[in-house]
Amino acid sequence: MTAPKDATRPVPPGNQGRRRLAGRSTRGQRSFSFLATEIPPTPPEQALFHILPVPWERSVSYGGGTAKGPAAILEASGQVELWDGHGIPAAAGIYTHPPLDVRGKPEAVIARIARAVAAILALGKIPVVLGGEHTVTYGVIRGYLQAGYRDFGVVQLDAHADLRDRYEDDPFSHACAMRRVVEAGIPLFQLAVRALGEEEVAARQRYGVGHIDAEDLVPARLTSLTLPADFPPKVFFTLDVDGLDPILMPATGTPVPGGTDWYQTLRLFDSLAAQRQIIGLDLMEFAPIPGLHAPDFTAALLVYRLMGTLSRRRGQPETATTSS
Ligand SMILES: [Mn+2]
Repeated sequence: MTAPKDATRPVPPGNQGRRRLAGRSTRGQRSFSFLATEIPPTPPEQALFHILPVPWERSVSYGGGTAKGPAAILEASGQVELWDGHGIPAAAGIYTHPPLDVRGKPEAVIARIARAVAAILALGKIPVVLGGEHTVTYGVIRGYLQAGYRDFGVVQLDAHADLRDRYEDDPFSHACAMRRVVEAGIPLFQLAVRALGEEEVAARQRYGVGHIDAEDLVPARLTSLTLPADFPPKVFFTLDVDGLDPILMPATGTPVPGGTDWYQTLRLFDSLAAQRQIIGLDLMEFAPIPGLHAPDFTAALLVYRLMGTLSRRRGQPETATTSS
């Protein structure tokens, strides 16, 4: 005998109210907020960190799935402990924007990303952008320019240089993302690169791109770096998850062995934040693997730990290099 459809099912004990904030439903589509299960919703003007999900995927060259990256990270963030070992980064306030509309021509999507980022900066907040493919970062950087930022550079952790002029005839391929950034006159410094072509070596010289490649970074287990003295005082940090070693982070379209491990990644970021003012960050190219949830949690925790470094840096006197 089957129970009538409208029968009230008993709620298992201990399950009442749990996860109530997770997966707020909009028109049948689940949408998540960062740490939604752990922190109450924070109004945008009270949150230091503004998470912007940009599920844009169009020029994937190998494996796909980055369109599902932001939602998987937000969902996994529900499992992250508020205490990160040093403090509670979430106390600075985290506001999660609805996923950005990524339909339309690349130029239109890039302009939309730029507007969204410029709006966050106009509020005096720190953008934390979740991709999506690495082309998103070009839109993010355009947003800083639109908001009036000039004296800033980009530090990139990535297996790839992304400095091609065109890839498969596409100037907005993720393989060209950093080329578009340096062409806009933004200084660039690269970490953990281990896959690049001759054209990109030439582009590094032409645009004065500094770098510590994986060969020099990973076997020596470097945990600190020194940016060139003339590198700008403000830095945007772009993290392509394939910069990490694929043993730690297999969930990405173009994995390359020989990347950074967990603690090296965190400490390199600490070192960066100690010498420059970090004005925002992004995490790109995360492509969740169905049935394998460890990388989702790794990406979510990584975002939270980077926010932790920034929230602790705020309020501390800036070093000489970041005073202008
Ligand atoms: Mn890459």
